[in-house]
Amino acid sequence: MNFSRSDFPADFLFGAATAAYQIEGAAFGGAGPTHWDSFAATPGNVVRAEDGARACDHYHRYEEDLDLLKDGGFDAYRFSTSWARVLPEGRGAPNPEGLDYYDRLVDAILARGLKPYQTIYHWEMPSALADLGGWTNPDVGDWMADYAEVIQKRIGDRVAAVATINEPWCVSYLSHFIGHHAPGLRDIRATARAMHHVMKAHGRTMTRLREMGQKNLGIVLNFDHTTPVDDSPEAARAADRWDGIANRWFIEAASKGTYPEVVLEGLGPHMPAGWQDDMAEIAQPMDWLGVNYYTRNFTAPDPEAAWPSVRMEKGDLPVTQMGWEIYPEGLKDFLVRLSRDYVGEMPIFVTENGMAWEDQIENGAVFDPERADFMERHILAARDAIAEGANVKGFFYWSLLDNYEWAFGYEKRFGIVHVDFDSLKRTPKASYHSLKSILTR
Ligand code: PNW
Repeated sequence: MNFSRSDFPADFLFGAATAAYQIEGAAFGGAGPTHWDSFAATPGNVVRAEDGARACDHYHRYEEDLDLLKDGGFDAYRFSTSWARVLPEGRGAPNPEGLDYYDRLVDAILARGLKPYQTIYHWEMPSALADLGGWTNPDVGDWMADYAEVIQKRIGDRVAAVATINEPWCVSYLSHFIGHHAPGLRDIRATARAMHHVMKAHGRTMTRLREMGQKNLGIVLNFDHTTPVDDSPEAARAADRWDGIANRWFIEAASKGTYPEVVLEGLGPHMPAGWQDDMAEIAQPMDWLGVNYYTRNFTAPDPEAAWPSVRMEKGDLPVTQMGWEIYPEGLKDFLVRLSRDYVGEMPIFVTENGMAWEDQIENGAVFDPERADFMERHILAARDAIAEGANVKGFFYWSLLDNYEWAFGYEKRFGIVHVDFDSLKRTPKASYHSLKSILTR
Protein backbone atom coordinates (compact mmCIF):
# COMPACT_ATOMS: atom_id res chain seq x y z
CA MET A 1 0.00 0.00 0.00
CA ASN A 2 1.26 3.38 -0.97
CA PHE A 3 0.76 5.88 1.87
CA SER A 4 2.31 6.54 5.24
CA ARG A 5 1.30 7.93 8.61
CA SER A 6 3.07 11.18 7.70
CA ASP A 7 0.37 11.78 5.03
CA PHE A 8 -2.07 12.33 7.93
CA PRO A 9 -2.31 14.67 10.92
CA ALA A 10 -0.18 13.48 13.87
CA ASP A 11 -3.25 12.60 15.97
CA PHE A 12 -4.99 10.64 13.18
CA LEU A 13 -6.12 7.19 14.41
CA PHE A 14 -5.97 3.96 12.46
CA GLY A 15 -8.28 1.29 13.81
CA ALA A 16 -10.42 -1.71 13.02
CA ALA A 17 -14.07 -2.27 13.89
CA THR A 18 -16.33 -5.12 14.97
CA ALA A 19 -19.78 -5.54 16.55
CA ALA A 20 -20.83 -7.75 19.46
CA TYR A 21 -23.42 -9.99 17.78
CA GLN A 22 -21.19 -10.57 14.76
CA ILE A 23 -18.19 -11.91 16.70
CA GLU A 24 -18.78 -12.69 20.39
CA GLY A 25 -21.00 -15.74 20.37
CA ALA A 26 -24.42 -14.71 21.64
CA ALA A 27 -24.98 -17.98 23.47
CA PHE A 28 -22.11 -17.45 25.91
CA GLY A 29 -21.95 -15.68 29.24
CA GLY A 30 -25.56 -15.40 30.29
CA ALA A 31 -26.69 -13.14 27.44
CA GLY A 32 -30.42 -13.02 26.76
CA PRO A 33 -31.99 -13.83 23.38
CA THR A 34 -32.27 -11.07 20.79
CA HIS A 35 -34.45 -10.39 17.75
CA TRP A 36 -31.53 -11.53 15.56
CA ASP A 37 -31.69 -15.03 17.07
CA SER A 38 -35.38 -15.38 16.22
CA PHE A 39 -35.07 -13.62 12.85
CA ALA A 40 -32.25 -15.99 11.84
CA ALA A 41 -34.25 -19.02 12.99
CA THR A 42 -37.13 -18.13 10.65
CA PRO A 43 -36.46 -19.80 7.28
CA GLY A 44 -35.77 -17.46 4.37
CA ASN A 45 -34.32 -14.58 6.36
CA VAL A 46 -30.64 -15.55 6.59
CA VAL A 47 -28.43 -17.66 4.33
CA ARG A 48 -28.53 -21.24 5.69
CA ALA A 49 -30.46 -19.81 8.70
CA GLU A 50 -27.12 -19.12 10.40
CA ASP A 51 -27.03 -17.08 13.60
CA GLY A 52 -24.49 -15.51 15.95
CA ALA A 53 -24.72 -18.17 18.68
CA ARG A 54 -21.03 -19.06 18.32
CA ALA A 55 -19.75 -16.64 15.65
CA CYS A 56 -15.98 -16.11 16.17
CA ASP A 57 -16.17 -17.09 19.85
CA HIS A 58 -14.56 -13.72 20.55
CA TYR A 59 -16.15 -13.92 24.01
CA HIS A 60 -13.48 -16.48 24.92
CA ARG A 61 -10.75 -15.40 22.48
CA TYR A 62 -10.68 -11.62 22.78
CA GLU A 63 -7.11 -11.58 24.13
CA GLU A 64 -5.83 -13.27 20.98
CA ASP A 65 -7.87 -10.90 18.79
CA LEU A 66 -6.64 -7.80 20.60
CA ASP A 67 -3.05 -9.04 20.24
CA LEU A 68 -3.61 -8.97 16.48
CA LEU A 69 -4.59 -5.30 16.68
CA LYS A 70 -1.60 -4.45 18.82
CA ASP A 71 0.85 -6.40 16.67
CA GLY A 72 -0.63 -4.77 13.56
CA GLY A 73 0.30 -1.32 14.84
CA PHE A 74 -3.29 -0.09 15.23
CA ASP A 75 -4.15 2.85 17.49
CA ALA A 76 -7.79 2.15 18.28
CA TYR A 77 -10.43 -0.56 18.40
CA ARG A 78 -14.12 0.03 17.66
CA PHE A 79 -16.38 -2.54 19.33
CA SER A 80 -19.94 -2.66 20.58
CA THR A 81 -21.51 -3.73 23.84
CA SER A 82 -24.53 -6.01 23.64
CA TRP A 83 -27.74 -4.84 25.29
CA ALA A 84 -28.92 -8.43 25.83
CA ARG A 85 -25.60 -9.47 27.38
CA VAL A 86 -25.82 -6.60 29.86
CA LEU A 87 -29.59 -6.85 30.46
CA PRO A 88 -30.86 -10.28 29.34
CA GLU A 89 -34.50 -9.12 29.61
CA GLY A 90 -33.69 -5.73 28.12
CA ARG A 91 -34.64 -4.08 31.43
CA GLY A 92 -34.35 -4.94 35.08
CA ALA A 93 -31.67 -7.18 36.50
CA PRO A 94 -28.23 -6.94 34.89
CA ASN A 95 -26.15 -10.01 34.05
CA PRO A 96 -23.05 -9.80 36.27
CA GLU A 97 -21.06 -12.08 33.95
CA GLY A 98 -21.78 -9.77 31.03
CA LEU A 99 -20.69 -6.67 32.92
CA ASP A 100 -17.52 -8.47 34.07
CA TYR A 101 -16.81 -9.44 30.48
CA TYR A 102 -16.93 -5.85 29.18
CA ASP A 103 -14.86 -4.73 32.15
CA ARG A 104 -12.13 -7.24 31.23
CA LEU A 105 -12.44 -6.41 27.53
CA VAL A 106 -11.89 -2.67 28.06
CA ASP A 107 -8.94 -3.31 30.37
CA ALA A 108 -7.45 -5.69 27.80
CA ILE A 109 -7.84 -3.04 25.06
CA LEU A 110 -6.13 -0.43 27.23
CA ALA A 111 -3.40 -2.84 28.33
CA ARG A 112 -2.36 -3.06 24.67
CA GLY A 113 -2.17 0.70 24.28
CA LEU A 114 -5.32 0.84 22.13
CA LYS A 115 -8.09 3.44 22.42
CA PRO A 116 -11.51 1.85 23.08
CA TYR A 117 -14.26 3.26 20.79
CA GLN A 118 -17.54 1.90 22.07
CA THR A 119 -20.90 1.63 20.28
CA ILE A 120 -23.84 1.18 22.63
CA TYR A 121 -26.34 -0.27 20.13
CA HIS A 122 -25.19 -2.32 17.15
CA TRP A 123 -28.44 -4.12 16.40
CA GLU A 124 -29.15 -6.78 19.03
CA MET A 125 -32.51 -5.76 20.48
CA PRO A 126 -33.31 -8.02 23.47
CA SER A 127 -36.23 -10.31 22.55
CA ALA A 128 -38.21 -9.26 25.61
CA LEU A 129 -38.29 -5.69 24.22
CA ALA A 130 -38.69 -6.75 20.59
CA ASP A 131 -41.86 -8.55 21.77
CA LEU A 132 -43.15 -5.17 22.95
CA GLY A 133 -42.60 -3.66 19.51
CA GLY A 134 -38.88 -2.85 19.75
CA TRP A 135 -38.08 0.29 17.77
CA THR A 136 -41.76 0.97 17.06
CA ASN A 137 -42.54 1.36 20.79
CA PRO A 138 -42.40 5.01 21.96
CA ASP A 139 -40.69 3.89 25.21
CA VAL A 140 -37.63 2.50 23.42
CA GLY A 141 -35.63 5.69 24.03
CA ASP A 142 -36.06 5.34 27.78
CA TRP A 143 -35.21 1.64 27.66
CA MET A 144 -32.04 2.38 25.74
CA ALA A 145 -30.97 5.24 28.02
CA ASP A 146 -31.44 2.94 31.03
CA TYR A 147 -29.30 0.24 29.41
CA ALA A 148 -26.66 2.82 28.49
CA GLU A 149 -26.55 4.00 32.08
CA VAL A 150 -25.93 0.46 33.37
CA ILE A 151 -23.09 -0.32 30.97
CA GLN A 152 -21.45 3.12 31.25
CA LYS A 153 -21.43 2.93 35.05
CA ARG A 154 -19.20 -0.08 34.59
CA ILE A 155 -16.87 0.92 31.71
CA GLY A 156 -17.58 4.60 30.98
CA ASP A 157 -14.54 5.77 32.95
CA ARG A 158 -12.16 4.01 30.57
CA VAL A 159 -13.55 4.33 27.03
CA ALA A 160 -12.08 6.96 24.71
CA ALA A 161 -15.33 7.67 22.86
CA VAL A 162 -18.93 6.50 22.77
CA ALA A 163 -21.38 6.25 19.87
CA THR A 164 -25.03 5.84 20.77
CA ILE A 165 -26.31 3.91 17.74
CA ASN A 166 -24.75 2.23 14.74
CA GLU A 167 -26.49 3.09 11.46
CA PRO A 168 -30.00 4.28 12.36
CA TRP A 169 -30.96 3.83 8.69
CA CYS A 170 -30.34 0.08 8.96
CA VAL A 171 -32.04 -0.09 12.37
CA SER A 172 -35.16 1.57 10.96
CA TYR A 173 -35.61 1.63 7.17
CA LEU A 174 -33.68 -1.52 6.21
CA SER A 175 -35.30 -3.51 9.04
CA HIS A 176 -38.89 -2.16 8.94
CA PHE A 177 -39.43 -1.17 5.28
CA ILE A 178 -37.09 -3.33 3.19
CA GLY A 179 -37.35 -6.20 5.69
CA HIS A 180 -33.77 -7.32 5.12
CA HIS A 181 -32.74 -7.21 8.82
CA ALA A 182 -34.50 -8.10 12.07
CA PRO A 183 -37.37 -7.72 12.78
CA GLY A 184 -37.97 -8.14 9.03
CA LEU A 185 -41.04 -5.90 8.63
CA ARG A 186 -42.30 -4.27 5.42
CA ASP A 187 -44.60 -1.67 6.87
CA ILE A 188 -44.61 2.08 6.30
CA ARG A 189 -46.19 2.87 9.65
CA ALA A 190 -43.62 0.83 11.60
CA THR A 191 -40.90 2.44 9.46
CA ALA A 192 -41.92 6.01 10.25
CA ARG A 193 -42.10 5.15 13.94
CA ALA A 194 -38.72 3.39 13.95
CA MET A 195 -37.07 6.23 11.97
CA HIS A 196 -38.22 8.70 14.61
CA HIS A 197 -37.78 6.54 17.71
CA VAL A 198 -34.23 5.62 16.76
CA MET A 199 -33.32 9.31 16.72
CA LYS A 200 -35.28 9.96 19.90
CA ALA A 201 -33.33 7.13 21.56
CA HIS A 202 -30.10 8.75 20.37
CA GLY A 203 -31.12 12.06 21.95
CA ARG A 204 -32.33 10.50 25.17
CA THR A 205 -29.16 8.43 25.54
CA MET A 206 -27.00 11.48 24.86
CA THR A 207 -28.85 13.39 27.58
CA ARG A 208 -28.42 10.57 30.09
CA LEU A 209 -24.73 10.06 29.34
CA ARG A 210 -23.99 13.77 29.56
CA GLU A 211 -25.71 13.88 32.97
CA MET A 212 -23.39 11.05 34.05
CA GLY A 213 -20.35 13.04 32.93
CA GLN A 214 -19.52 10.77 30.00
CA LYS A 215 -17.17 12.47 27.52
CA ASN A 216 -16.72 12.28 23.77
CA LEU A 217 -20.21 11.36 22.59
CA GLY A 218 -21.34 10.83 19.01
CA ILE A 219 -23.37 8.73 16.59
CA VAL A 220 -22.40 6.45 13.70
CA LEU A 221 -24.34 6.96 10.46
CA ASN A 222 -24.09 5.09 7.15
CA PHE A 223 -24.13 6.96 3.86
CA ASP A 224 -25.10 5.68 0.44
CA HIS A 225 -23.69 7.71 -2.44
CA THR A 226 -26.55 8.24 -4.88
CA THR A 227 -26.80 9.90 -8.29
CA PRO A 228 -29.85 10.29 -10.55
CA VAL A 229 -29.83 7.53 -13.16
CA ASP A 230 -30.30 10.05 -16.00
CA ASP A 231 -30.88 13.76 -16.70
CA SER A 232 -34.68 13.69 -16.33
CA PRO A 233 -36.42 15.78 -13.65
CA GLU A 234 -38.13 12.57 -12.46
CA ALA A 235 -34.75 10.94 -11.80
CA ALA A 236 -33.52 14.05 -10.00
CA ARG A 237 -36.58 13.99 -7.72
CA ALA A 238 -36.23 10.24 -7.08
CA ALA A 239 -32.56 10.65 -6.13
CA ASP A 240 -33.48 13.53 -3.83
CA ARG A 241 -36.08 11.37 -2.06
CA TRP A 242 -33.56 8.57 -1.69
CA ASP A 243 -30.80 10.89 -0.48
CA GLY A 244 -33.32 12.26 2.03
CA ILE A 245 -34.14 8.80 3.38
CA ALA A 246 -30.69 7.21 3.31
CA ASN A 247 -28.46 10.20 4.05
CA ARG A 248 -30.13 13.41 5.24
CA TRP A 249 -32.85 12.20 7.66
CA PHE A 250 -30.46 11.14 10.42
CA ILE A 251 -27.70 13.75 10.13
CA GLU A 252 -30.17 16.59 9.72
CA ALA A 253 -32.06 15.52 12.85
CA ALA A 254 -28.91 15.01 14.92
CA SER A 255 -27.23 18.25 13.84
CA LYS A 256 -30.16 20.62 13.19
CA GLY A 257 -33.25 19.13 14.80
CA THR A 258 -35.22 18.90 11.54
CA TYR A 259 -36.21 16.17 9.08
CA PRO A 260 -36.07 16.69 5.30
CA GLU A 261 -39.41 17.91 3.88
CA VAL A 262 -39.17 15.57 0.90
CA VAL A 263 -39.21 12.57 3.27
CA LEU A 264 -41.96 13.94 5.51
CA GLU A 265 -44.13 14.13 2.37
CA GLY A 266 -44.22 10.32 2.49
CA LEU A 267 -43.79 9.54 6.17
CA GLY A 268 -45.73 12.43 7.69
CA PRO A 269 -49.10 10.65 7.97
CA HIS A 270 -47.42 7.70 9.72
CA MET A 271 -45.27 9.59 12.22
CA PRO A 272 -45.96 9.13 15.95
CA ALA A 273 -48.09 11.89 17.48
CA GLY A 274 -46.14 14.81 18.90
CA TRP A 275 -42.86 13.91 17.20
CA GLN A 276 -42.04 17.60 16.76
CA ASP A 277 -41.65 17.92 20.53
CA ASP A 278 -38.72 15.48 20.50
CA MET A 279 -36.60 17.32 17.93
CA ALA A 280 -34.80 19.61 20.37
CA GLU A 281 -33.62 16.64 22.45
CA ILE A 282 -32.48 14.81 19.29
CA ALA A 283 -30.28 17.73 18.22
CA GLN A 284 -27.88 17.49 21.16
CA PRO A 285 -24.46 18.98 20.66
CA MET A 286 -22.13 16.10 19.73
CA ASP A 287 -18.38 15.71 20.06
CA TRP A 288 -17.80 13.65 16.95
CA LEU A 289 -19.52 12.02 13.98
CA GLY A 290 -18.87 8.47 12.76
CA VAL A 291 -19.25 7.82 9.03
CA ASN A 292 -19.74 4.34 7.59
CA TYR A 293 -19.27 4.18 3.83
CA TYR A 294 -19.25 1.23 1.43
CA THR A 295 -20.60 1.96 -2.05
CA ARG A 296 -22.65 4.02 -4.48
CA ASN A 297 -25.96 3.55 -6.25
CA PHE A 298 -27.91 5.22 -9.02
CA THR A 299 -31.52 6.07 -8.26
CA ALA A 300 -34.23 5.60 -10.87
CA PRO A 301 -37.87 6.68 -10.49
CA ASP A 302 -40.24 3.72 -10.25
CA PRO A 303 -43.85 4.94 -10.48
CA GLU A 304 -45.14 1.36 -10.03
CA ALA A 305 -43.50 1.03 -6.63
CA ALA A 306 -44.99 2.31 -3.37
CA TRP A 307 -43.56 5.52 -1.92
CA PRO A 308 -40.68 6.47 -2.17
CA SER A 309 -41.16 5.05 -5.71
CA VAL A 310 -37.50 4.43 -6.46
CA ARG A 311 -35.37 1.64 -7.86
CA MET A 312 -31.61 1.25 -7.32
CA GLU A 313 -29.38 0.65 -10.32
CA LYS A 314 -25.69 -0.04 -10.64
CA GLY A 315 -22.94 1.55 -12.71
CA ASP A 316 -20.10 -0.31 -14.38
CA LEU A 317 -17.36 -0.25 -11.76
CA PRO A 318 -15.87 -3.47 -10.34
CA VAL A 319 -17.86 -4.89 -7.42
CA THR A 320 -17.05 -6.66 -4.14
CA GLN A 321 -18.35 -10.05 -2.99
CA MET A 322 -21.48 -8.19 -1.84
CA GLY A 323 -22.04 -6.93 -5.40
CA TRP A 324 -21.26 -3.41 -4.12
CA GLU A 325 -19.45 -1.11 -6.57
CA ILE A 326 -16.03 0.10 -5.46
CA TYR A 327 -16.17 3.91 -5.49
CA PRO A 328 -13.66 5.63 -3.15
CA GLU A 329 -14.55 9.10 -4.49
CA GLY A 330 -17.92 8.69 -2.79
CA LEU A 331 -16.22 8.58 0.60
CA LYS A 332 -14.35 11.79 -0.12
CA ASP A 333 -17.56 13.45 -1.35
CA PHE A 334 -19.44 12.55 1.84
CA LEU A 335 -16.68 13.66 4.20
CA VAL A 336 -16.47 17.03 2.46
CA ARG A 337 -20.26 17.40 2.20
CA LEU A 338 -20.89 16.47 5.83
CA SER A 339 -18.35 18.91 7.17
CA ARG A 340 -19.57 21.68 4.84
CA ASP A 341 -23.33 21.21 5.29
CA TYR A 342 -23.73 19.73 8.79
CA VAL A 343 -20.88 19.41 11.25
CA GLY A 344 -18.30 22.06 10.37
CA GLU A 345 -15.16 21.63 12.46
CA MET A 346 -16.51 18.75 14.55
CA PRO A 347 -14.17 15.74 14.23
CA ILE A 348 -15.34 13.07 11.79
CA PHE A 349 -14.16 9.47 11.98
CA VAL A 350 -14.58 6.92 9.21
CA THR A 351 -15.97 4.29 11.58
CA GLU A 352 -16.47 1.63 8.89
CA ASN A 353 -15.22 0.99 5.39
CA GLY A 354 -14.26 -2.35 3.96
CA MET A 355 -14.90 -5.04 1.39
CA ALA A 356 -16.16 -8.61 1.35
CA TRP A 357 -14.08 -10.83 -0.89
CA GLU A 358 -13.71 -14.51 -1.71
CA ASP A 359 -10.20 -14.85 -0.38
CA GLN A 360 -7.73 -17.30 -1.95
CA ILE A 361 -6.16 -19.61 0.61
CA GLU A 362 -2.93 -21.36 -0.39
CA ASN A 363 -0.76 -23.38 1.97
CA GLY A 364 -2.42 -21.73 4.95
CA ALA A 365 -1.79 -18.17 3.70
CA VAL A 366 -4.57 -15.84 2.57
CA PHE A 367 -3.94 -13.69 -0.51
CA ASP A 368 -6.24 -10.68 -0.85
CA PRO A 369 -4.47 -8.03 -2.93
CA GLU A 370 -7.91 -6.70 -3.92
CA ARG A 371 -8.62 -5.81 -0.29
CA ALA A 372 -5.27 -4.08 0.19
CA ASP A 373 -6.00 -2.02 -2.92
CA PHE A 374 -9.53 -1.20 -1.68
CA MET A 375 -8.17 -0.03 1.68
CA GLU A 376 -5.45 2.08 0.17
CA ARG A 377 -7.86 3.85 -2.17
CA HIS A 378 -10.35 4.63 0.60
CA ILE A 379 -7.68 5.75 3.06
CA LEU A 380 -6.35 8.09 0.37
CA ALA A 381 -9.89 9.35 -0.24
CA ALA A 382 -10.05 10.32 3.45
CA ARG A 383 -6.74 12.13 3.03
CA ASP A 384 -8.13 13.98 -0.01
CA ALA A 385 -11.14 15.05 2.07
CA ILE A 386 -8.81 16.46 4.73
CA ALA A 387 -7.03 18.42 2.00
CA GLU A 388 -10.44 19.86 1.05
CA GLY A 389 -11.13 20.99 4.61
CA ALA A 390 -12.91 18.08 6.31
CA ASN A 391 -11.75 17.50 9.88
CA VAL A 392 -11.26 13.72 9.55
CA LYS A 393 -9.52 12.27 12.60
CA GLY A 394 -9.43 8.55 12.03
CA PHE A 395 -10.16 5.55 9.84
CA PHE A 396 -11.50 2.20 11.10
CA TYR A 397 -11.44 -0.75 8.70
CA TRP A 398 -14.49 -3.05 8.73
CA SER A 399 -13.70 -5.58 9.93
CA LEU A 400 -10.92 -6.98 12.07
CA LEU A 401 -12.28 -10.52 11.66
CA ASP A 402 -14.36 -12.43 9.15
CA ASN A 403 -17.66 -12.58 11.02
CA TYR A 404 -21.43 -13.03 10.99
CA GLU A 405 -22.51 -10.84 8.09
CA TRP A 406 -26.16 -10.58 9.18
CA ALA A 407 -28.59 -11.83 6.49
CA PHE A 408 -25.63 -13.30 4.57
CA GLY A 409 -24.52 -15.50 7.46
CA TYR A 410 -20.85 -16.52 7.34
CA GLU A 411 -20.69 -16.46 3.55
CA LYS A 412 -19.32 -12.92 3.10
CA ARG A 413 -15.85 -12.26 4.45
CA PHE A 414 -14.91 -8.68 5.37
CA GLY A 415 -11.96 -9.42 7.70
CA ILE A 416 -8.29 -8.54 7.43
CA VAL A 417 -8.00 -11.64 9.61
CA HIS A 418 -9.39 -14.88 8.20
CA VAL A 419 -11.49 -17.03 10.54
CA ASP A 420 -12.00 -20.75 9.96
CA PHE A 421 -15.54 -21.16 11.32
CA ASP A 422 -14.95 -24.85 12.12
CA SER A 423 -11.65 -24.67 14.00
CA LEU A 424 -12.01 -20.94 14.81
CA LYS A 425 -8.36 -20.50 13.88
CA ARG A 426 -7.37 -16.90 13.02
CA THR A 427 -5.04 -16.24 10.08
CA PRO A 428 -4.01 -12.66 9.31
CA LYS A 429 -4.48 -12.04 5.59
CA ALA A 430 -1.95 -10.40 3.27
CA SER A 431 -3.94 -7.13 3.60
CA TYR A 432 -3.33 -7.20 7.37
CA HIS A 433 0.40 -7.60 6.80
CA SER A 434 0.61 -4.82 4.26
CA LEU A 435 -1.29 -2.39 6.49
CA LYS A 436 0.90 -3.47 9.41
CA SER A 437 4.04 -2.65 7.45
CA ILE A 438 2.75 0.92 7.09
CA LEU A 439 1.42 1.38 10.61
CA THR A 440 4.53 0.00 12.34
CA ARG A 441 7.10 1.65 10.09
C1 PNW B 1 -22.83 -2.24 8.10
N1 PNW B 1 -27.12 -1.76 3.20
O1 PNW B 1 -24.06 -2.74 7.68
C2 PNW B 1 -22.77 -2.65 9.55
O2 PNW B 1 -22.50 -1.62 10.47
C3 PNW B 1 -21.93 -3.85 9.83
O3 PNW B 1 -22.40 -4.51 10.98
C4 PNW B 1 -21.89 -4.74 8.61
O4 PNW B 1 -21.24 -5.96 8.84
C5 PNW B 1 -21.20 -3.95 7.50
O5 PNW B 1 -21.84 -2.72 7.25
C6 PNW B 1 -21.07 -4.70 6.18
O6 PNW B 1 -22.33 -4.97 5.63
C7 PNW B 1 -24.74 -2.44 6.54
O7 PNW B 1 -27.88 -2.68 2.80
C8 PNW B 1 -25.58 -3.43 6.05
O8 PNW B 1 -27.08 -0.65 2.60
C9 PNW B 1 -26.36 -3.20 4.96
C10 PNW B 1 -26.31 -1.96 4.32
C11 PNW B 1 -25.49 -0.96 4.81
C12 PNW B 1 -24.69 -1.20 5.91
